[in-house]
Amino acid sequence: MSQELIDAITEMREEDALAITNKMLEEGTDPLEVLEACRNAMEVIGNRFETGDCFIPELILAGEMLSDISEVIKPRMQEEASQEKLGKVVVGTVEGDIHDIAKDIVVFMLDINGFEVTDLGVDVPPARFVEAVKQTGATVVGLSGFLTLAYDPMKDTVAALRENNPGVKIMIGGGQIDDQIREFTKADAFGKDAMTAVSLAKEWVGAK
Ligand code: B12
Repeated sequence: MSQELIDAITEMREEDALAITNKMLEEGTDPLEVLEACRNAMEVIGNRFETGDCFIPELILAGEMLSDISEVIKPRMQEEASQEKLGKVVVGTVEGDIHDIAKDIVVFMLDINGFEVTDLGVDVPPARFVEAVKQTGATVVGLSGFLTLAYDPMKDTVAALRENNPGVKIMIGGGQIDDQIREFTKADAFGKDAMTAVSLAKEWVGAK
């Protein structure tokens, strides 16, 4: 079934993709498994884009399909939501980058796992993160970025936070981000997916 969903997304069959998602959920598939299939499909599309086998309109359509699927999945996950508030987190996609689907999934997973999340949206300059941490009293910040061009703004944001909000813990994630990028940006940790964002935040607020 996961492969059917991957095929529907990569073949740009928008309606089929939604129908298969609904069917998978009705049959009791773990919503995280559906998300994993989406991630695989996005990888295929991203690679095609890189090799010139698909173009911006396909990237946009793939993004829209993923947003629609996320909307279907969210209520299913909400059912398992935690009521207790564990801490405050500020999340945003860094300056120069407008990829927000993955960031939205991170925000959603933190929210349903008990965090009060301030979502700053996309293309967020460092000063905006600094201000939001001051305003909310958040102790954890999550920076998302998909472009290679996002690494410098990420580094600048970490530096601005270190200078103005000492003690705040910073995690980064998105696309190709790995430990080398974490080292470059001087963030405290990187996370490969939304569940890692949740476990890092829990660890940092002492909830694990
Ligand atoms: C969809 C898409 C778009 C959509 C975005 C729609 C949206 N609203 O987000 C649109 C069409 C707008 C787009 C635009 C562009 N894109 Co684009 N895009 C993609 C694509 C295909 C999928 C991204 C995605 O949403 N994946 C699905 C998510 C759910 O998967 P995931 O990464 O596993 O998600 C998890 C992690 O990322 C993690 N995570 C994310 N954030 C955080 C934060 C923290 C703190 C933590 C812990 C974890 C975490 O948790 C997520 C959930 O589990 C990727 C290819 C790819 N494989 O990533 C290219 C890709 C990222 N895009 C690319 C490019 C080049 C562009 C453009 C520059 C194209 C252009 N010429 O205009 C523009 C950039 C505009 C800008 N200024 O940002 C390149 C980047 C190359 C590079 N190295 O810089 C990629 C890699 C494609 C490629 N292979 O060439 N894109």
